[in-house]
Amino acid sequence: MKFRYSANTFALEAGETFDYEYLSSYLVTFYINDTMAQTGPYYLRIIIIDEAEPCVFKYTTYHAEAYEANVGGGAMNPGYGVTDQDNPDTVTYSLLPATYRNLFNINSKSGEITFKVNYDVDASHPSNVTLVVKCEDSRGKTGTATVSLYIKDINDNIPEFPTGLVYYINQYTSPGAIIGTLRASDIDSGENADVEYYGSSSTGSAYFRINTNGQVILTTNQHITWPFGTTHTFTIIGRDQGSPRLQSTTTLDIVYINVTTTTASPTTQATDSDWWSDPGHIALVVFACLLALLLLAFLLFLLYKYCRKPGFCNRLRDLCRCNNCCKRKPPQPKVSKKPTPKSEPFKFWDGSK
Ligand SMILES: [Ca+2]
Ligand SMILES: [Ca+2]
Ligand SMILES: [Ca+2]
Ligand SMILES: [Ca+2]
Repeated sequence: MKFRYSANTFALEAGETFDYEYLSSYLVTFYINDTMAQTGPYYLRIIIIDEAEPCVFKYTTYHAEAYEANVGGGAMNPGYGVTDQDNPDTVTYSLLPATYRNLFNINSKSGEITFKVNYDVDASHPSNVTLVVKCEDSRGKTGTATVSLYIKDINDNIPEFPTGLVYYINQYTSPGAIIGTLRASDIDSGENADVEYYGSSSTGSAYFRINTNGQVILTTNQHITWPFGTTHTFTIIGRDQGSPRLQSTTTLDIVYINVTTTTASPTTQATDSDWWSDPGHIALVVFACLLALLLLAFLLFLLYKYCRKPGFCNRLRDLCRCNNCCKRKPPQPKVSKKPTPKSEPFKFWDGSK
């Protein structure tokens, strides 16, 4: 039962509610009784007054994406799914104050969000924006939801080269040497700014190669008989990976110059630090040390085995004795020979005596 009646009180039953949208009026029939008779029926019509209910977003947060575009572009409709118990009721949409709110418009009827400016994520505008959308019904009741926008990059910028590209080689430049690396700037992002390079020259293509990563390589220096100052001009193309791919063109001069000093370039000199910085060299030294240690251990092992053999001490004594034999004998006193006295000449006759 929706109602209850007792002690001259007519009331809504506990737990029951009136809902204009469900049923806007009730007709109650009742009778009056005493101990003798009953009168009636009497009728009570109850009119339910409509109360305004707010518009309600289906979700509290929505996500939408669009590519950067000019004013009026970037249409994003998250599909709000707004409901309103007032039936019928009308709903309009608007944007509440928020950071970057001034960059966007919203269609008051559909809720579609578009760009209020020439939206450019390359130069000045953010890719991620959060807006707050308000719905409002015909009687001023409102609801709100958050909308996260992601503005995607489009490939709308060509790669740009610096001006005056000149590289130099000389008579000592080795084949395979990287003589320069091309770099073009592209203010797009991702693959829209991923630039590959191509190049050709009617005179230089036989000697130089342009890699797609921008490296300029001398492929051979054989049969080069150019006079110093010879210049090979390449036509260089920088092409991004966007869709469609955008490109720009420039020229690169490669000049053959004379280097008067014959000193090898630092890149070809092997310094001590270079030698020790080579892991192969370090491994070689470690291996040699280990080999020497093993050899020393083996010799000590042989000596130990030899000493353990019976008779070693006797052989050692013999060896010592032998050493005594080999000692230098003490110097013998020299026997000095007396000079043999000369015999006096025999005088047959001496008149002085
Ligand atoms: Ca309403
Ligand atoms: Ca209502
Ligand atoms: Ca762009
Ligand atoms: Ca680009």
